[in-house]
Amino acid sequence: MLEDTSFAIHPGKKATIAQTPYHDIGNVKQVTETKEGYLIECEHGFVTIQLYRDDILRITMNPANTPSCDSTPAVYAQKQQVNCSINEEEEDITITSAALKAVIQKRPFRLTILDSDGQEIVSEQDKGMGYHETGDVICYKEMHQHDRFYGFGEKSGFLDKHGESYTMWNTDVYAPHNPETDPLYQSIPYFMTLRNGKAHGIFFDNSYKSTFDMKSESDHYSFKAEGGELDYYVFVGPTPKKVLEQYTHITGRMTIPPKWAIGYHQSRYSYESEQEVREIAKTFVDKNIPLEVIYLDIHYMDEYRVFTFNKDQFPNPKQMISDLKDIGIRIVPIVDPGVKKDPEYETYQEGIREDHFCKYIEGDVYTGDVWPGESAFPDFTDEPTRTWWANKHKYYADLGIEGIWNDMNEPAVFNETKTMDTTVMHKNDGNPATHRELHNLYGLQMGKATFEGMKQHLNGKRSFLLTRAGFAGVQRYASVWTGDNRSFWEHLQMSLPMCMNLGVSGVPFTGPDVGGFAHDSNGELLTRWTQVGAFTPYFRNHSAIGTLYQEPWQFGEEYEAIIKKYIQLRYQWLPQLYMLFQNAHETGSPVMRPLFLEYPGDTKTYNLNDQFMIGDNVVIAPIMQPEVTDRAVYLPEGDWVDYFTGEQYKGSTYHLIHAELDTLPIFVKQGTFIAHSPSRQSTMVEQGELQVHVYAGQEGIYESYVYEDDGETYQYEQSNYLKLPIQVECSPSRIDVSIGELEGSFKPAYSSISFKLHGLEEQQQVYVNGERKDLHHASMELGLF
Ligand code: MIG
Repeated sequence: MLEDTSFAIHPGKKATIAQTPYHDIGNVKQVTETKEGYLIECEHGFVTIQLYRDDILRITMNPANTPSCDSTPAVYAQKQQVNCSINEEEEDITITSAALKAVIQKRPFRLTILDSDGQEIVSEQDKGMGYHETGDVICYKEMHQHDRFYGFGEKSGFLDKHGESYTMWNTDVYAPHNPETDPLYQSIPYFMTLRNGKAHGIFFDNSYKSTFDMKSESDHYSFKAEGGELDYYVFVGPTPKKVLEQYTHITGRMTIPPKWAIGYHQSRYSYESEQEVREIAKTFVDKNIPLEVIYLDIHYMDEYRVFTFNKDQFPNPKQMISDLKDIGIRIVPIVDPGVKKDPEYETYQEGIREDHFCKYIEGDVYTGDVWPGESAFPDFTDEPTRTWWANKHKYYADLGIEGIWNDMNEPAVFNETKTMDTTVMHKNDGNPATHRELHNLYGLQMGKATFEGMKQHLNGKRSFLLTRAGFAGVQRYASVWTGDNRSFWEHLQMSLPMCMNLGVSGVPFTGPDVGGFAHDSNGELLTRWTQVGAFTPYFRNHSAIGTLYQEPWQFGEEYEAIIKKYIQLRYQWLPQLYMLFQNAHETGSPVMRPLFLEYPGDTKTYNLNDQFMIGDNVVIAPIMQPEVTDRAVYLPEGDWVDYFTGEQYKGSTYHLIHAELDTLPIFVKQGTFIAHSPSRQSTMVEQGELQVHVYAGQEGIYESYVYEDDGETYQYEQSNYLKLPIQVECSPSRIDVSIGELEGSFKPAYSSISFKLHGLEEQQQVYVNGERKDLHHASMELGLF
């Protein structure tokens, strides 16, 4: 407690920072070519170098032995066969592929990587790879003054992380998140560097507690971990999107979510009874506010026992779930990892009998205090336990549930360290290791078990998983919400760079608790936050026990009307957002993007924290302060148009934009298009006509596509989807819309697409597939089949 007072900075407490000396791996002694790559023996360590793909280099260093090159479960891709050559000279060794050149100076070992243009992307000089006596492994790289750093997963603070230092150790933080709150729930030991408009990335595949330091020295940054091998991948870029493609090639991409998962979700800790849930649902329907999901937080369970319902409060969950589905609403229950220690509880009995719980090396089951009281924790690092847990989800699937919410899976434990004892020994698929080593993987592995279990029980239907904790690769299984924020304007502001950096870290499906979790929300805050939420990939209003209720209607009619308008707007934009999710699945590019991702040459975008892009052609510039109705908006290169008013704006400059409470500033780039459909109560109501809105411009070519599939099964993997490429070419005299060849076999309910042209100039003529159309201010139907 004293640590929370001024006592923490008592003058007598000045720390003597005992610098444990850095040991360098030293000079190269010998190089051998192995099946896997090149093994380089140094005076104080061993290094394996692999060309994982021609644009991805993997470096693994072990101070004591030949590197095992074992990967964490974050790694999804196998090493490819790459054409490369090695050339050894007196001073250095050069390894060359089509996309990169790695030059290893021999005395001492120093690595420089050059891209295919011969430009240096990573380099080492006075320090390189080494270790500390404590067992740490560390790598230093040269840092340039203007280097920008992005990614690092879920971090508070601004977009650009130059001058910061971050630790990876999954942690439950309820105390108000502020710019120095670190670590949080997720660990993604990965970042991207932007230097002179070009990007490259590094993924440090090590699950121990790790630290990335871009602050302690002005000309070096470093990454280190408490143990294990120094195993990292370098992605050569050269664009930020290409780096993401390379990183997600290694750690995997999200599957396309069920459409309902990207609609509007309503939550509360907790809706405590069936009656309350039914009332909430009915209110949404009566008020015509679209709604897809109601969450059940911990109160639905029988004394917080997972895989149970409280019979008094929820007498007939199956009936309730099916009645709600009839009105377009799904139920997503929370599932925590802690299993109540109770010899009369089936899940606990099974876990003990079948040996699924985490144990100390001596054989005692580890227990810790969480909601149910003393609880045991499944050992998700081990396949039989993951399978057991996966099978247990039949309970939920049989009730008609299609989505699960994983919380407390850092794992969070109510004790001083906030988590499990680091000496607990996990089985780890036959390779036992301590919790100290595997802590950061617990949430990921729980997610894997849950996602795969639900997938199996849903017989071909897509499931949805929301998780709080995770590691690199979490995008393969889950969407991530950013944990316990508060109903503070500052937390609305902070959520933008946090979600943008998660997107840059390979996790496209993210969002904060809209309205704020802890503290009391209010009408204005909820309104502004819902406007942003309508465009964040994950869109859920959630609030904590003891705070004011914050459903859309709680603060009066004026706010309710605007909130409703923006939830409906979300549904109008669903075809566009869905296409972007499919794009994330295909390329790794996030749905919600920092502007530098699209404009890496524009320094004005490098630390732009209060705006974001949806895809490559829409800028969202929300108001995030009370009683403010004007703000500066930066529009990058090109010409832009205000989505609501049609007013045109020049790019590469700032504009002062006026936005009353009912207005979210949205700008669409001229010469591009977006896809819409009419709003609807839920995605269970059939989608109406698909509208393509083309924004006329004066110059340039834009290519994108419309994407559709059934929105709920995996049949898209068997070509049962529809992809319609569309190109828009603009000049002062004409707009050419070219519809490419339809790909895939999916037949949507509609048979035509309507095209609407915006901002056409008097002298511009419209051509569709080369044919002149009379389209002034009008729309056109395009037959599909
Ligand atoms: O802190 O299940 O972040 O969303 O409502 C308590 C109760 C545990 C933390 C989650 C929050 C959830 C709450 N949980």
